[in-house]
Amino acid sequence: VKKCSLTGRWVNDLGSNMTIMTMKSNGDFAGIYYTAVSATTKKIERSPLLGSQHQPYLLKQPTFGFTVHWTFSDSITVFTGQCFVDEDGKEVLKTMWLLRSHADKPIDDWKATLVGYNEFKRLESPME
Ligand code: B9F
Repeated sequence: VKKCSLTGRWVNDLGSNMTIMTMKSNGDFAGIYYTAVSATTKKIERSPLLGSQHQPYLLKQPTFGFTVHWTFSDSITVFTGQCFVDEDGKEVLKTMWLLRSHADKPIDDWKATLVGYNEFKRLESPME
């Protein structure tokens, strides 16, 4: 059976890209996130991500989580989700995320967290 590992390049429904380069045998991983959207005037930059997935060599459809540390703003996004293998053998990451913005004072805390859903598909190179 085909097993899903997060290693490689992915694109989501917003057009954002991420590349997961390093996967340890314990499931720890690291990569780079390039968001297609930002809702600010600041220039978007590639940002590092750090995460963890369950048993990359054993599970067909592992759960995972990762944090993106935005280098162009003082905010953080955490994603959690699961990798599924669909009928055609294509991998899809179904995730939810929380985006935490910087609040200047405690009274502004209530509006500092956004929530959403993203699906990622593997970016396949035409050669393969
Ligand atoms: O635009 C975000 C940001 C945070 C504070 C000022 C700007 C950083 C990039 C977030 C990208 C999100 C989406 N991209 C993606 O692939 S992470 C979840 C989505 N999935 C805008 C103004 C205040 C908060 C957000 Fe900000």
